[in-house]
Amino acid sequence: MENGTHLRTCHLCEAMCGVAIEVKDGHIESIKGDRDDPLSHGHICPKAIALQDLHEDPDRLKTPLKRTADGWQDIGWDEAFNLVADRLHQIREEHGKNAIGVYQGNPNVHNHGAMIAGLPFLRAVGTQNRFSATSNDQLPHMLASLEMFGHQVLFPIPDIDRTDLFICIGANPMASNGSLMTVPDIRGRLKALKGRGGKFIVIDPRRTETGKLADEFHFIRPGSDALLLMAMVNTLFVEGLVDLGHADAWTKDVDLVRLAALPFSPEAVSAHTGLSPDAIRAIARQLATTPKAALYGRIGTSTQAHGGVATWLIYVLNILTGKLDSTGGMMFTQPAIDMVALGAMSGQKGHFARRMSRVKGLPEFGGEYPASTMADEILTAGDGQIRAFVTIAGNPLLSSPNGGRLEEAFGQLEFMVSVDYYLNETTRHADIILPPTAALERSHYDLIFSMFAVHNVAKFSEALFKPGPDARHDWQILLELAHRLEQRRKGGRLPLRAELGWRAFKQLGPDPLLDLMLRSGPYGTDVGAARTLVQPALDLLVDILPRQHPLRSLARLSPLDRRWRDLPKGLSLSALRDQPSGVDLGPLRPCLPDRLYTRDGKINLAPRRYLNDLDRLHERLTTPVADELQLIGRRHVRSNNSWMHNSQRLVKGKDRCTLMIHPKDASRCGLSEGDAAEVSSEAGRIVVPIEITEDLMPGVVSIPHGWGHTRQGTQQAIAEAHAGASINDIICDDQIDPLSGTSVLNGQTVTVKVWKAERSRKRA
Ligand SMILES: Nc1nc2c(c(=O)[nH]1)N[C@H]1C(S)=C(S)[C@@H](COP(=O)(O)OP(=O)(O)OC[C@H]3O[C@@H](n4cnc5c(=O)[nH]c(N)nc54)[C@H](O)[C@@H]3O)O[C@H]1N2
Ligand SMILES: Nc1nc2c(c(=O)[nH]1)N[C@H]1C(S)=C(S)[C@@H](COP(=O)(O)OP(=O)(O)OC[C@H]3O[C@@H](n4cnc5c(=O)[nH]c(N)nc54)[C@H](O)[C@@H]3O)O[C@H]1N2
Ligand code: SF4
Ligand SMILES: [Mo]
Repeated sequence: MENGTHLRTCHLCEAMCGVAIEVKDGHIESIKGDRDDPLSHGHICPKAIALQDLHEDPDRLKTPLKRTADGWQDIGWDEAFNLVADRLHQIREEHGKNAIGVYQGNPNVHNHGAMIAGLPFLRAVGTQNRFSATSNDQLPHMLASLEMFGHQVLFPIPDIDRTDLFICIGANPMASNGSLMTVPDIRGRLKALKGRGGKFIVIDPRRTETGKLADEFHFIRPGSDALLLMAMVNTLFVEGLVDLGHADAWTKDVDLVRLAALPFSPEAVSAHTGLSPDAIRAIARQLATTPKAALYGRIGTSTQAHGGVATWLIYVLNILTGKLDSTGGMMFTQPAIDMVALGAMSGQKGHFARRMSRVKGLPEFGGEYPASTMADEILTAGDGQIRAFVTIAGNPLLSSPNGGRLEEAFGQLEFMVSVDYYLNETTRHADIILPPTAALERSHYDLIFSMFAVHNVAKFSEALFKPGPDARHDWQILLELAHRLEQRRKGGRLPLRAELGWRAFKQLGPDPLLDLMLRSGPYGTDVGAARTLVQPALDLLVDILPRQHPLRSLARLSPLDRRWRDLPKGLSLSALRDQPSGVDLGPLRPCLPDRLYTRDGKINLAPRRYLNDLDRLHERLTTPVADELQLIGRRHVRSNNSWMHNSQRLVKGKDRCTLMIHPKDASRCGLSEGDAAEVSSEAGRIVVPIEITEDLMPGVVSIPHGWGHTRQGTQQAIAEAHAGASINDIICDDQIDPLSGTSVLNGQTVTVKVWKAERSRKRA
């Protein structure tokens, strides 16, 4: 590739940092922060250098692999595509569409090509047995947004640069760099908050890296957040602190929330949460009386037994105290490509519980069933049993509950295909692996995380390296498979118009469509020119795109829309190409009630589903606090879910996959420094070194997820040398939040004892 400095967005986590990559003679010389990036201002984290390690990783797959009796064999793309299409089609013919399961992993949302091509692929497969990382992650946020604001991805984001009080519950942005809050350089922003006299409170079962920076830190018992939040709501009403501000005019059912909160006084919840009644009242009062304040929660409040209700209550509290849609509070973004508006126009605001999963009767969300029930659907015989499986950029064997059972399930599939560039714990079960291009070989636009950024920005990055002639992007793989599956469904030939549509789509790729989305979006420019190029292709695409594909709505969007009248104009792909560091679109702006998508145009403060789930919360209150150890997860800034442990520079240093345990619990379990612990549950048992620390609340232990590179037949040399153990081998898959279908990844009980090497060797 050309020598020089290439400006780009780092796609590894949600923070969207601008990076400047220095290239000489086709080799990366350095990766630094881009000071001119309007969002990150030069910040990067230690993972940025891994962009190089990933690119140069000798273990990264580059050609399709086929499983044979003699091991993996390289095959050509055409052969691979035909094999996959033939097998999937055959299984579909024999057993029906639902015999194919699909799991889409997290990296898809960092990849605009995969996002755009994902829907036609899913439609071509046609299965209802879809799963993704969503139900191990942000599902409760999506459900709350859907039920309250009428759109599943209309998330309120902390206006962190202007707030005077930031309350962070169940998130550790110092390690994660923020989530549903795209916020590069959280440390700098928190420092600035303190600098302007603001305050910052953290509530977590572990005194985290974020907790250590806070002005005020409170331990909370895992899974009890909904109780704490209810008691805060209760306090607001009892003390006359409810004031919705301008949201009053379009919020309904405030009185229902007041009634619902009655039984949950601070005194009633204190023992169960671990916070004193005074502390609970003080937090509620501060939130109410600080004009610019934001209450924010994430993984710790969503992936737990009451994740649905807790996430709802976080939004409720922001609304009751007038913080929603107000400067320095929780605000909505206005991204350059407005997936919210596009989705709404194509009737894709989201849906929930339209149908239930076959085996356990769990609700779908947005067409996906809970990941926790994947193994059930593969292992349980009967009509609709999954017999073939597709994973796309996912490693559910490590990332979803009960890895052992998933292993058994994947092992008995008739056929499996993985779109992935690593031979890892999940993909080693595949019959065919289809490896896409590396990230630096493709262009980048953050379709998803631009929607969650604390400041409106837009940025497009060109591919840095040219892919080899025999490489395929994710979007090419997905479209090719979709096309061939459609051909087989129609007996080999498609009508000419559809055939032309597929060809057009495959030839165009995602970037001209980005251009059209930018031009017709809120900051767009004259759409005409882009349309003359793309419109004929788009017309053809209408035949092949799913009825609800957002691209179908493009023709109806216009930058001149009433809601967007006051926004600056002029964006297009070429305008973004001219500003490779990105374009600043300004701070978050109040936008209610225009941005609400509920039928009556009101915020639904007390959706019935949540009220119905309160009996369960009340039950928790009347059950004595358990004495068993509760397990929670954690993240580290040098790791990223399960797939970045093959970078020596990231994994070096002391072991990070440890059991953190409080000294009192350690001695209760007979553990001392230097021991390894055997941690077990009904799902299984793992062995991990221990780290005794007062940072944990007594009664709580913590293990990070994404480790456990111990399974035979993977090909990630560095990760295997730093294997760790998988927490999800001891997370039970029958524990879900029944309201939302989200996995309970935090707060399950476990047994901990000293691991005796000798004893286990004998057993083995
Ligand atoms: N116990 C516990 N479990 C958890 C969590 C937790 O907090 N605790 N967190 C959950 C959360 S929030 C998430 S998002 C999930 C993540 O879970 P997943 O999305 O299932 O898994 P990842 O570890 O992100 O694995 C990503 C896979 O994609 C591949 N990959 C990376 N980049 C690309 C690409 O560009 N194209 C393709 N085709 N493949 C690519 C990698 O090789 C890897 O196989 O884990 C969840 N699991
Ligand atoms: N370095 C790094 N960055 C990442 C990732 C990564 O793996 N590594 N993953 C990315 C992804 S996919 C996501 S979704 C985001 C997640 O972003 P965050 O939500 O910030 O992720 P965590 O660091 O897991 O923070 C969750 C916090 O919840 C706490 N917690 C656990 N149980 C409870 C509970 O019951 N109540 C309360 N109040 N707190 C609890 C944990 O102790 C932890 O501090 O991070 C993203 N960024
Ligand atoms: S915080 Fe790190 S991993 Fe995340 S975008 Fe920035 S540099 Fe990349
Ligand atoms: Mo996630």
